[in-house]
Amino acid sequence: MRNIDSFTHVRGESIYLDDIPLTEGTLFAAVYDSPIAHGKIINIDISEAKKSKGVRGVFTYTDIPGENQIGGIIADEELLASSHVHFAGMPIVLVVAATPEEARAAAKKVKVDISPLQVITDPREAKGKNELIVPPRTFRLGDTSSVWKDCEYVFEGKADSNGQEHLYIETQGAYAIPQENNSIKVYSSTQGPTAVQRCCSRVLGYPMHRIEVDVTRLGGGFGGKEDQANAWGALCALATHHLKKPVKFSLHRMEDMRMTGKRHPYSSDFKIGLNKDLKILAYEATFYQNAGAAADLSPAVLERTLFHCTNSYFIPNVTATAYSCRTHLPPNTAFRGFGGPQGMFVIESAIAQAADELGIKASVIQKKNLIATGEEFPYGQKAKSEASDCWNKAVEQYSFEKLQMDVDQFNRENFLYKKGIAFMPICFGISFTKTLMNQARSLVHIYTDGSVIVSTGAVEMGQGVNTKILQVASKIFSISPDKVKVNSTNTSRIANTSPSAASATADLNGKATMIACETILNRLKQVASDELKIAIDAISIQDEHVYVKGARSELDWKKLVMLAYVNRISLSEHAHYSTPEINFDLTKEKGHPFAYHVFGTAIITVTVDCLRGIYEFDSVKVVHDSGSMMNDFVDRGQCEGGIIQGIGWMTMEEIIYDTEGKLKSNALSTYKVPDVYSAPKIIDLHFLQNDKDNLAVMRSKAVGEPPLMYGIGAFFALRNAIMAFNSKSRPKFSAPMTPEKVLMNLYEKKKVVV
Ligand code: LUZ
Ligand code: MOS
Repeated sequence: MRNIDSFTHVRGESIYLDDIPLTEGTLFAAVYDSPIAHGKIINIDISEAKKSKGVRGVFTYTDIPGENQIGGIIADEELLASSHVHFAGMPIVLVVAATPEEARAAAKKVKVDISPLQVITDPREAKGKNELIVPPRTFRLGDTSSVWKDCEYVFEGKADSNGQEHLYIETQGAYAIPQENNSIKVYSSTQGPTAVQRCCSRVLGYPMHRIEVDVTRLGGGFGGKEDQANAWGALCALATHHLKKPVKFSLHRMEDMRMTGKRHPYSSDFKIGLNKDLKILAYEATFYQNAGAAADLSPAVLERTLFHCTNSYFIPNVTATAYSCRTHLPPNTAFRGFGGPQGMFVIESAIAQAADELGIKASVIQKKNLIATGEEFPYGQKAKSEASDCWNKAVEQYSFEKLQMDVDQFNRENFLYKKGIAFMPICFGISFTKTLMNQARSLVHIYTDGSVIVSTGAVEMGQGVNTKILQVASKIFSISPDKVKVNSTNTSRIANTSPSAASATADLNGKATMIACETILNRLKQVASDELKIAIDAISIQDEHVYVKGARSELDWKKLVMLAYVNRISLSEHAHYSTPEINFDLTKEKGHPFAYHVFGTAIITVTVDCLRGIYEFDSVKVVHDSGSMMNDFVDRGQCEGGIIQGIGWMTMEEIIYDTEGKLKSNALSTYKVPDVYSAPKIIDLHFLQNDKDNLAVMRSKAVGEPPLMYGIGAFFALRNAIMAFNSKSRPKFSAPMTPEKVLMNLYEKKKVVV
């Protein structure tokens, strides 16, 4: 089944925040944000801004009736700066005017005196000054310190990965509308409607029931709207509270890039020890996470780095420590993979370095250490399948030996072009690592004409979750998909939602929908049983008909629904699902945090132009563990998008802050994301389907985040191509590997003879 949204998308009929028809009297917001990264506020002068054309209100922290606080995990982030600014782009003054242009013009007239303080942008420097967001965490398995002596080979090194701009096509935004009885309805472009509701309620000092948040769909989130949609919702609600008017704020791209946090850059140290047979006996890693100026989701991201620090390998002795370091950058936040990719990049770097020094291919080490059923991850959970299933299938499916031979031959025959090839196995844990967040609810109504409407906490952000939820309802009721509609996500219909995140949205909300539908279905079967005077066990509902012992009866879906209504039987259900089996003990750093793992292996091939340093990805060939897939189109889309986004992070997307903490790559002219020309020429996807029981919705495993991590292989494929040109070059583990870096590495210690 195609993504149900493709029809309205193609016709331009999908309604994003900026497409919501404006209510009479709507005003528009803009902010004055800090021009410097760290300083003490001496004076805020809003007098000129107030007099500016069209202005209806200018607000500072003193106008906040509730708490001037938006920090979720830790209360360390003000909505509007009061005494200090902590990053360039931090909102200080909110301006509201009759048009967006007038609001922005007035914001420019705000004058704020700030006395500059020292700026830190480097996480290691922050750690040196003990500027930590939370105490460090350490995951341990076995005992690394006692096994180094048993290792034949020990290597140490450093690996750095940079941030990544979310670049959702739809920028951040919100639209608040006053309602009766001092309530406010907020339309928000958020992955977390409840988070926006909670934030508005806190800032305004309203009980939560006076804030209703509604989300139709997002033009992309990628984690950037898991937490960071809150501020815009709260700012609009604050203005609506004061002015009793609808207030909208839809950010310009450059405002969005400047004021919001991104993927966390990490700087990391590693030490890896192997025995003669190339089994990894010990691994130590220290991660310095660049959290930015406030906690935001950084502590949770940090944790997932530790969860995925050994990727898809079994290593019997592991010590991994992670520091969340406070710098003066915009608070970094969730981004597809949520710290997992950063952890995986480091172990892959360690393996690559071992391979370089031993003069072998990294894939030899990778393959020998893939985790098998029953083997333990450093956090105590045991693997329930073999990472080698996908690896071996990839080798066979894509004739790896031949691929490698072709690359070697190409490299022998060409001087100024070289190819590189790399394997990238992945293993990603599915569930929010915070156990309590793994719950969801679904509200299902059948109307008297037999049509069905489903509301859940799932936010459609292009990932196709509504299509999957619709499939669940249509499957359980055995009715045509046209009979089912999925409603917008609304905090009055579904309360206390977890954000649509952690690749778990279809599982959690889909399972709640299954429960709701099954409950109603059982009631309907009872109605049929009473009507037909047949035991309920003999009744089934298929293809919009009641069947009795497998034979189609006269009673069809519509008649059955009407009969239930006439008999005053409820055609509605609100169901709750919480993931079973999961737990985590923070005092021991052990438990069973994930419902299951998603595995996969990618083989990536690149061709480098060794004169210019530019490159093209020839192919990405993947075997992906999908469980028993419920929607091939949707899952393919997620895989292709994730792979390209991962390649972008590893190769071309380069976030640059200067030493004063100012974003230099602040527009699409200076921040390059993959386009159709830089996408791999071939993406081959093979889904390893199986019927093994798992906790995924209809056994169709989560697919949101895992494919991004295939992109990490792009870095190592490039590295291999560089070393094929220049055997003395040892490119640093410093992502992204931009064409500039490729060029420098190609000619590192090389005499050029052409
Ligand atoms: N968000 C979150 C996430 O709050 N917890 C998680 O574990 C997570 N994992 C991936 C992406 N977002
Ligand atoms: Mo996310 S990084 O699943 O919001």
